[in-house]
Amino acid sequence: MTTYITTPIYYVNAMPHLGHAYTTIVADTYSRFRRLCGDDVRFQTGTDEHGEKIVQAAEEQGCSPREYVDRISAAFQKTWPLLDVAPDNFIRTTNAEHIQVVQEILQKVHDQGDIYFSEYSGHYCKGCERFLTEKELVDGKCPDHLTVPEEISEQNYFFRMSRYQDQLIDHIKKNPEYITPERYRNEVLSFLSEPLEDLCISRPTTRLTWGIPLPFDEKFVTYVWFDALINYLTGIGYPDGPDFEKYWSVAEHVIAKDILKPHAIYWPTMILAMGLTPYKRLHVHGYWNVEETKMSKSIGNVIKPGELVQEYGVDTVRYFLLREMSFGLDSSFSGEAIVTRRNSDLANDLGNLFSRTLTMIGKYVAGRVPEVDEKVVTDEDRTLIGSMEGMLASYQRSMNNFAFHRGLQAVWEVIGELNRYIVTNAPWELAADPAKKKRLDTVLYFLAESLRLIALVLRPVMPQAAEKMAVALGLEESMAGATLATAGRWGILEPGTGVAKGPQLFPRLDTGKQQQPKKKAASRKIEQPTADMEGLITFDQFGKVDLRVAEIIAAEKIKKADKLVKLTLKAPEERTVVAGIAKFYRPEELVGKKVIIVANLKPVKLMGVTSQGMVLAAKDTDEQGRERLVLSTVEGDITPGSKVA
Ligand code: ME8
Repeated sequence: MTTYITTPIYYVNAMPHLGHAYTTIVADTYSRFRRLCGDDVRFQTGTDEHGEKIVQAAEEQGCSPREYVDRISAAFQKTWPLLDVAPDNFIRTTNAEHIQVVQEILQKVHDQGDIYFSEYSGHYCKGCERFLTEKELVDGKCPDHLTVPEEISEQNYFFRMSRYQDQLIDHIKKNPEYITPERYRNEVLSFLSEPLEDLCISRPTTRLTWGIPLPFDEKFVTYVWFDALINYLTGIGYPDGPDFEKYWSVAEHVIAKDILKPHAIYWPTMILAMGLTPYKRLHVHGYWNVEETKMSKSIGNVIKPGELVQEYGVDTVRYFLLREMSFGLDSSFSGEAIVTRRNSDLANDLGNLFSRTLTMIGKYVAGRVPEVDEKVVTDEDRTLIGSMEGMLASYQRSMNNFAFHRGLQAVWEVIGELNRYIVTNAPWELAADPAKKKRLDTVLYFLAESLRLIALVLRPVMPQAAEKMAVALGLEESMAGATLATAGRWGILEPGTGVAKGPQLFPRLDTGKQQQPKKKAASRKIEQPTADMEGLITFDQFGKVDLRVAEIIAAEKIKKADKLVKLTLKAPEERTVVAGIAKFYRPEELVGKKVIIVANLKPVKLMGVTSQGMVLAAKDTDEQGRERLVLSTVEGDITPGSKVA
């Protein structure tokens, strides 16, 4: 099969940040996953370099647009290798080939009567670089930029988008997977239930010269979206390159919800006007916030991908982003959240399983993969094979549907099962009794073979850790060309394969402010898995967390933060706590509830409110992938302020 996956081409008016990193890691992971399925894959990203925003940013930096776009585009190109993102093509809209093709397309669409000249007056938002409709304004302002749009009246060229409206509705209805997750498909269909206005696709050169000149009227340049969307075609050699033939019909685009309309409405109607087949799928994800607050330059909370990698390592960053965000929903980034995932999922669950298994193989069976003796295979072993096969199936289904969090959840379920398998089979006890040698060999084979499969499925997500695992399992060469078809089944690991001493995949990170990898403490004895497993805390450590019952005496939503509620609590003194629960509870439902809080957290300021503690709650997702949250409350007659232990 063939796969063509793209990211948006990013505006060069800002340096790469967490949001760009997420989309691009998603596309990279998908491209690696499809390669693992044996596909011929093309993965494209790039930069969007024309338009008013860019001119403005260049002016602010005191340089020419040309110098400016070269500099920022280079910054994007340098960022991707840091994240182990390996596109096959990086496209820039200032490339001569791109410009030429955009002009050819404009001419064709113009000649067939789909572009016309007309007078237009309306509300022009500079931030959006487009005219906003009356309906889109909130209190007379652009809802995204919170600025009053300029009233502009001018002559321009228009693309007859309305002509293709019915065809587009029909296509979306007939192809349920055209736009996913479903909520975005519904949003688009609802938008299309009203008549579409034609799209203004030019800007007069009196206002803007940094754009692609219209081939049929040099007094105008092309509207940046009509130029930018075409990158998905020029990047594969449209109209007559061999890659265009090969990849266009399977094109899949990944974007965030902010640019749904250009991708789900402008772009498919442009494609229809060009006489091409629509792209295959559009995958729309939510927004990353930072500690429940919108990421923005003015707040100063923009997360830089390079710094993240330096602090946590590339595999941890990729894993965290893919595991933490339910694709389609918004998510919140914080240093604590990434350290928690690193320490619990990566260091404890996967890292321990891996190093314990390899250490045991080294110690008990001379560092060679042992042989299974069918006579000692138990029901538990057979269940384990079933779980591994179940994981492989659910992983593939989820990855194909862009439910990366679910795919990883399936992998971590078997990791948990394998850790329990070690405890129930206690290889250290089997090793102590020569009569149990065959059982010991069988248990160690099951562990090693399971780890081989885990390394295989983690390749798209954490290329470096997966490689380290494969090398340590003696699989280096056979893994290179492995696909899920050739290697994604039980029983491939050859007995006798030499296994390395277990490398430490993910050293634990300090939970303090400095998230530097911590030196490994005294070496652990694997024979006592329950007493000294990393990740366990002592009573003393637990005692430092001051958990208390608190009664909610007032609750109000925090303006401009759609997730946050300001709670006034009695515990027993009065205190304020900001909680990210606005989507799950109405303020009036909260009053009177007795919740559990962490009372001795350092105060933090969130959206201007000082929060003195944290309310405990449980979170998951339902079958449709919608987030759910339930507060931990206490029942019965208990005084606010009582200690929870
Ligand atoms: O819109 N969370 O470029 P852009 C998640 N040039 N993803 C985010 C994000 C966040 N907080 N912020 C940005 C443009 N993104 C156009 C695209 S395509 C033909 C032209 C990601 O630099 C996400 O992928 O504003 C979003 O759609 C994209 O960056 C917007 O990038």
